[in-house]
Amino acid sequence: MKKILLTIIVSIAVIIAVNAQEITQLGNVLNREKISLNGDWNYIVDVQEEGYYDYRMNPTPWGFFRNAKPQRPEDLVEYDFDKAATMQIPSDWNTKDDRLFFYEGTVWFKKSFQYTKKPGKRAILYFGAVNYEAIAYLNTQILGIHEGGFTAFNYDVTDIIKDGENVVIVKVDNKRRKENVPTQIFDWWNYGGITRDVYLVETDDVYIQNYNFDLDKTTKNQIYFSINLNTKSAGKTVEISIPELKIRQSFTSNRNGVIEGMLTAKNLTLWSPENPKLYDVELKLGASVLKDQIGFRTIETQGKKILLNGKPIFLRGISIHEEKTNGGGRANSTEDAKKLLSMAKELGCNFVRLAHYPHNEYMVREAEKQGILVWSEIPVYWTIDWKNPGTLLNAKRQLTDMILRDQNRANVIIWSIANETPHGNDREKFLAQLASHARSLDSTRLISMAMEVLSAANYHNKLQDNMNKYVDVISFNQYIGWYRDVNDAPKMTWEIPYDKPVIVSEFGGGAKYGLHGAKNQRWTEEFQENLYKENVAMLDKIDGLAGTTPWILKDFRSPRRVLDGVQDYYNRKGLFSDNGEKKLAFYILQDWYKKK
Ligand code: GCB
Repeated sequence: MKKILLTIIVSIAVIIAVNAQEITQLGNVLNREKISLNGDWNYIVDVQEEGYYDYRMNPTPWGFFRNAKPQRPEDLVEYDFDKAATMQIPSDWNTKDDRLFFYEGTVWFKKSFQYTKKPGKRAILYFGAVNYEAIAYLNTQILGIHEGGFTAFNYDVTDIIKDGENVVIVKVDNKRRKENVPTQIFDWWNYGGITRDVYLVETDDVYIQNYNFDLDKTTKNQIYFSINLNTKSAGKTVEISIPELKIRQSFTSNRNGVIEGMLTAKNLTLWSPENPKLYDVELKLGASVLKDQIGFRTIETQGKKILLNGKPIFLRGISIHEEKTNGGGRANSTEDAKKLLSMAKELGCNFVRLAHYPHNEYMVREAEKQGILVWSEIPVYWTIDWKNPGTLLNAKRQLTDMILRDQNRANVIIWSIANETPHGNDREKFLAQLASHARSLDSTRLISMAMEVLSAANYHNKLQDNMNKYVDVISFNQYIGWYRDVNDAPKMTWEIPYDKPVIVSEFGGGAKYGLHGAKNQRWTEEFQENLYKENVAMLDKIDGLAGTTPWILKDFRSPRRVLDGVQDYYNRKGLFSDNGEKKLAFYILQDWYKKK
């Protein structure tokens, strides 16, 4: 009875405590004062969630979050983090432990660290991303439950962190579920784990939570900004300086802890792919200075054109998954980004579609430095559980977090809200809400989604999607020559009956690197080469074509791709093999892009 009572009390405490310290995602974490908690973490694979549920499937107060140790010789504790193996974090467990290659389930991670509390400072525990569900604890206290494998989340742990040893424990669960975003099926590897950086960020008591700077589209020299403090503190002064533009001005927060205003820049060099100019920007609040590098540009549409800095641009793009080469698993570093982006640059790209979920911040920042424009996307992919309000909330949150992290990146020009979703009222209601949510958070960028055309009547493809009115750019995926209409590309005509720019967000076909044969022989490089030849010729006839992001830069792992000897759990539509070798189709696209 005593134990039952205790269970109830602890469960209630657990429920009350959940999310108590969760705060809105901090902007610009990479440039904040922080301690890295990357490195070795102990981990325990917990197939039946023994560390979370008791044998009646109720959450147990004696779970692994307690990091228990036997106190007396007779004590029974059936786990020991300190004896468990370690894994380098950030990483995915699938490529770090052979036993976990196909594993989808729960793994517990634990990290101990020393800390000295600093008077007047706040401590914020930040996770760049954990796939898919994370339940985080500090010193046995639950911090919250986070869903979604590709967005950041953080907790103010000032009142929980202590002097001396601290213990972070995270229960990570990557089981696929119908109601999740993405849902149960998707064509990429479900890499599990703490896949991005973990930091302990130190801030003043009142600090800059996030901010954004936007260049006025008409004047192109007025910069509107807004800065959010973490509290509703009025009368706080933030000094903004952009030394190269000779800007140094102070502004005061209103009673919502928000500072809004406008700066006038003389002789501003606009950010562009040809000249990806970034300015050092400093935001000073009290003794703390938050630095960033920000580029200024405008992006808009005019009829069927996309205008960057007021001039039409053709987006020579490529789709990319967040995966290292050579079977290396999830990418998450500047080096990884450099490698993938150098392959895209060799193709002649000025644009990348970071599919199908928000990629890590290094990727976006490196692309920005290199002058590569970005399409950023949330994993609202295929058969989402459209009627489920929790699913909508989850998708909205992922959208919010994607935008909050990258709202100051000049290279990000498109927020994509979905990929290849089946038409119907529920889907449209759901996506309309996402589109208006994205617009309410960021009215300066373009909104799009990857639509589909699945068949042609008399070789005539007409795009029809009720979502057309919600997006700025009409994008669609088409697989003529691969999933449909092999050899028919030359006969195909296209009609996109909307006065908006068009991006073909996917096309392509598979080839195994080094497999040669006739051009009608599936899986050969020649087949893929011919498919690209016919597709680019066909695309040239699309009215209003403003860009393409063929599928895909390199072969990537997918559990759906089981054909032995050819796929071997890789989607082979890459223009490069997984090892970075170029297939013949690479040269077709490269040539086409030279002419664009
Ligand atoms: C698609 C999906 C993409 C797949 C690709 C394929 O339409 O958007 O995620 O990987 O097709 O290879 O079938």
